[in-house]
Amino acid sequence: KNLTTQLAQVTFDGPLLNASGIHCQTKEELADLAATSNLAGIVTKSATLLPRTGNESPRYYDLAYGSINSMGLPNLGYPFYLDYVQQETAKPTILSVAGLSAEDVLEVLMDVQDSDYQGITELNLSCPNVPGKPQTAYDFVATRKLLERVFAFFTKPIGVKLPPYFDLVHFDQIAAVLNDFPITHVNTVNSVGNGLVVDVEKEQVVTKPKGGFGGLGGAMILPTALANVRALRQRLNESIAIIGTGGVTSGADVFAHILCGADMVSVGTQVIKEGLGVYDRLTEELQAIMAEKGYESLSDFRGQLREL
Ligand code: RRO
Repeated sequence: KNLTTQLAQVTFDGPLLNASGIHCQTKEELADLAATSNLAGIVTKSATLLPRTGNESPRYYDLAYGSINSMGLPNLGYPFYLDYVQQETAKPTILSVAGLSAEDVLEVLMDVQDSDYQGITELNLSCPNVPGKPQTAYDFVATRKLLERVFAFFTKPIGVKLPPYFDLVHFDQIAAVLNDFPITHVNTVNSVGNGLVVDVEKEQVVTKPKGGFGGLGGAMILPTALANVRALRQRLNESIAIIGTGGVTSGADVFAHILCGADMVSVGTQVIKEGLGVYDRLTEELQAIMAEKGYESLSDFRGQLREL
């Protein structure tokens, strides 16, 4: 079967990516990703202007039905990741960038623009875990203003990472903003922000930052992720590709994301639970489903979800 897929004129050998933040913060972790079979591309940890240690631990907690995290954007600072993506040759890269302010984001993106990096950049508009900093993409006016400032100078391929939306009007509103800009892709969804997990025996929360509030990921968010992929595919310009992220634990989940319209699919929580071998398993399972259904390529079923 042919699993190749395209994003921003870049050809990937398969549909699978790591979710940003998952095993992609350090040089060693990135080297592991470069050596991981059936991982078609490498997404870096969202990088900020200055290095950050992130929030206090415990800041990640594994659950039977997913995970909760409040990492707080720990990263080595953008020069490290910008240097890394210019060195990496094993597979295509997506350089994830975040900021604590619009000014920070613009400063980082100006350096990306001026660098020799010709690959894809992704602007994270949806980190839920920095105390006092709202998720930008929940503010449609602020998102439009920021993108206007970005595209005043940025000419390289760039997409955006979105938070989950839960109202059909919000899908209309974010799509109306994004359709006015030459973005390459949207990556949907970031974690479901500010959930709260309660340990009943201890009568306490499970993560330390923000009183236990944190971003939810894993199996419990699959329907939300699929809804966001589907709703955005129905609203965005054809030129905007979609990376589906959220809730993938099986090849069937990868298939479902693509059926909803995803061009690529990324895996987060399940990598933490299972290790980097997950990409081989998901690929085998996806191949088996495609064989059973008689599909030869991802485009045979991409976006073809049927309604009743
Ligand atoms: O580092 C984090 O706390 C984090 C980020 Br930047 C993000 O975009 N999504 C998430 O779940 N955690």
